[in-house]
Formats: sequence, structure tokens, C-alpha cells
Amino acid sequence: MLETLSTRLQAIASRLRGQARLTEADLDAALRDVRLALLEADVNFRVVKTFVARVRERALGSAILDGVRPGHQVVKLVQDELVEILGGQRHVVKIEAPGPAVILLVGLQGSGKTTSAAKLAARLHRDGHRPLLVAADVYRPAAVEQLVRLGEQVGVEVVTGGAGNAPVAIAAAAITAAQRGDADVIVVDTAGRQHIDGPMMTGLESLVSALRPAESLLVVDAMTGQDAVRVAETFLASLPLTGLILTKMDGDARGGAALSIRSVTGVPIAYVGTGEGMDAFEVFHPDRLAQRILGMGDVVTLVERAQAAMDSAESERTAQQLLQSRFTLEDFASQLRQVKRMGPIGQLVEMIPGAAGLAGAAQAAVDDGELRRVEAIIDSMTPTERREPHLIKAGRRRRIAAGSGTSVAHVNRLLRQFEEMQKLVRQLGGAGARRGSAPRLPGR
Ligand SMILES: Nc1nc2c(ncn2[C@@H]2O[C@H](COP(=O)(O)OP(=O)(O)OP(=O)(O)O)[C@@H](O)[C@H]2O)c(=O)[nH]1
Ligand SMILES: [Mg+2]
Repeated sequence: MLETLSTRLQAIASRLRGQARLTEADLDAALRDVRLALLEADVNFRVVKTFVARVRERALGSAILDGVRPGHQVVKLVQDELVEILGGQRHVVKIEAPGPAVILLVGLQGSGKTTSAAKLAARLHRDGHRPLLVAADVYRPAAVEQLVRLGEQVGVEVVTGGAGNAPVAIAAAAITAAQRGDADVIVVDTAGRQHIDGPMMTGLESLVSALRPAESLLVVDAMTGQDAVRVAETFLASLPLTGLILTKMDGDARGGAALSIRSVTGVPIAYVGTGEGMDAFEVFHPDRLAQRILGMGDVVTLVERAQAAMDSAESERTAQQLLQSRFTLEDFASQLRQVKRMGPIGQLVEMIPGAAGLAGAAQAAVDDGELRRVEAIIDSMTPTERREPHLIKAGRRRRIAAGSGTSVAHVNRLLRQFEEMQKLVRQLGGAGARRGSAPRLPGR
């Protein structure tokens, strides 16, 4: 997310932190770089202007240039100001009893409404709500089909209308169904058009007045740059939007525009989409994004992703295996699969404090097929070989290499690495055993 901007701001930040003294001229030079970085990332120029002016004013006003570690303090001001333009507080969607609360998703064609509707329902479901999805995009039969398929995928029921039903009628039926079926929130997917026009707006206005949604969320494609900001302004002129969903933030190109959307429109960003998969969806936390952009990591999100992706029973079993020195290649493969469920490796590394600069390299290693190769090699082994890799002699190594489409050198490397890991684990397990916490099995 926002890799280019992030790289540039991090370079400026580390230069600032490295300076023991800071004159007003140094400050202005740094702020000029900040200004350029923001503009190049396509952040709205008025927002940039205010941003830089406020950091400068606060830096000079509080006399931090004469204080201790002035560079660090300026970076902190930049961070605070980033949080500020991103909206300060996170926006919590309103789901109040007596339900069902209606969440209406609106937006242009292809912005990601249907995908986001399903992601949002999945999210709400995971958070303990009982959502229903409503297919109120009746103009394209394929749209209903798409939502039904996604609903199945995330395990949320989808309400559809009969032929010729108007969106308002379908949504009203969904409210009744929710009351009967004890759902507390309904997420309504609507039709998008290529451009904002009268009929679309009239249709949405009648949905709003009939449903009185708790939230009307505008879905915008972050890759469309400043257009996204203009689209939001136009929608806002006719509809009482309560929040925004920024999709395709996984693309780097013009995501900066999205950073200014809150400042320009005053509408808070509620969620961001970071990929096509149903998991690629995050609650938007201004402070966490600001930290990530400045390379300070985002451990909280990392842990949350791990919790969502990891099977806790499976992890517990692995921990036990580790402690008992019985960690096998099978366990290793299962761990790999769980990590993959957490999302693209580059995104994960980016959230580790101080490691943001490695994100590209880590992602490249994956794209290079290193992880896939490891998985393929393990897949080509027999269950016995996975449990007892020391049994794998030359002939078997050749078979495994052929079966996995790799080379004997690859197989050798994996086995060697695994053996080293086991050695390490045995030492750890041994230490545990001496403390009496993890009995070692006989013969190990
Ligand atoms: N990379 C990426 N792709 C996304 C994201 N959100 C949606 N998409 C993709 O964008 C395309 C359009 O998404 P839809 O959800 O069908 O968009 P829509 O707004 O419902 O489109 P219409 O119903 O035609 O108005 C699909 O291919 C999605 O997979 C995201 O956060 N990242
Ligand atoms: Mg759609």
C-alpha cells in the first residue's frame, strides 16, 4: 500500500532523525521534500499545502528546533498531521438495536461494491453480527449471480428479488426477512453506472428515503486518483454519505489521492480493500496507516491478521510438536499454508517495524517461486518421508525433485535447512525439558 510515498517519506524521516541540529532552513528543505513526495503520490494540492504549513507552524511555534532531538520531533509532527488528514479517529459503523441496521453501498461501476459488500458481511459476521446480503443491483442478472456466489463463499445468506422487482421492494423484503430470521444488519449492494447521472441518483435517493440506512457508504476505486475525490464530492451533493470504502489500495499507483479524500469531503474512510480475496479488507485506522507510511510498522494489524488466518487448534498442536521435538515437514507445510492465508508476504513485512524497506524483496522472493517450490517439494514426499526426512537418500531425492519439478539441489537445500531448524528446535525443547515443562519423548 502506498509503497512509493512510503519509501520517500521514510528516507526524509531518517535524514531528519540523523540530524543533531536543525535550523529553520533545514526544516524548510525537509518540508519541501515532503511536499514533493505528497504531490507525486497524487495527494490533493490544497491538502498538501495545509499539511506542510501546519507542520511548519507547529515546529516553529513550539520551539522544538532548539530542543532535544529536533529531527525526531519533526517526524512526530509529520506523523500526527498524517493521522489528522486521514481522519483522526477510526469510523465505527453504526449497528444499533432494534435492528436490522441497513448498510447501503453505492458507487460507480466497477468500483468494487459487490466485492466489498461480501467482504463487509464476512467481517461483520466474524465480529459476532448476524448479517444478510441484499442483491439490489437488478439491472444486470450477472450482478445478482456474483453476489450469491460470494455470499456462499463467505457463508452469509443473500436475499434476491424476483424478476421485475424494484430495488426498494427487494430491500424492504430483506428487512422483513431479517426481522423474522433474527439478522441484525443487512448489507445492500446497488447498481453502479459508468458516470454519475440523474436516474442513478434518483434510484439511490429513493433507496435512502425508503430504508433510512444507518450507514450509506460510498465505494471508490483508489486507483482512479483524483477522480475518486471528485466522484465522492458529486455523490455527496445528493446523498447523505456517512463513510467511504477505498478499494484497490493494493495498487500503488495513485493511492495518494485517497489520502486526501477525507480532508476534501469531510467523509470518513471506514474500510479499505487491499486485494481481490475475501480476506483483503481492513477496518481503516488513521493512526496505523500513518505509522505504516512512515515505516514504523503496524504490529497490531499484523497480529489481528495472524489471529484471523491461523487455526488456533492447529497452532497449538504445532507448538506442542515443537516443544516435544517432533516438528515434521508436515507441520512445516501446514505453517506455510497458514502464513499464506494472512495475505501477500510483502504486505506482512511492511507491518513489521523497521522492516518496511524489505517488503519489496520479500515479495520478490515469493513471486520468484521460492515458497511455491518448498511447498511442491513437500507435496512430492510420501507421508513417511515428511515425518522422517532423514530417511530420504539420494535415489528418493531424485524422485522428489522430478515429482516437484525442481532440482536435487533444491531438495537438498530444503532438507538441510529443515535439519538445522530441527536442531535448533531440539535445543529449545531440551531447555524446556530441563525446566520440566516439556517432557521429551523416549528416543529423541
Ligand atoms: N485488487 C483489488 N481488486 C478489487 C478490490 N475490490 C474489488 N476488486 C476487483 O474489482 C473488480 C470489480 O469489483 P465489483 O465488486 O464487481 O465492482 P462493482 O462496483 O460491484 O461493479 P458493478 O456491479 O459493475 O457496478 C472485480 O474484479 C474485483 O475483484 C480490491 O480491493 N483490490
Ligand atoms: Mg456490482
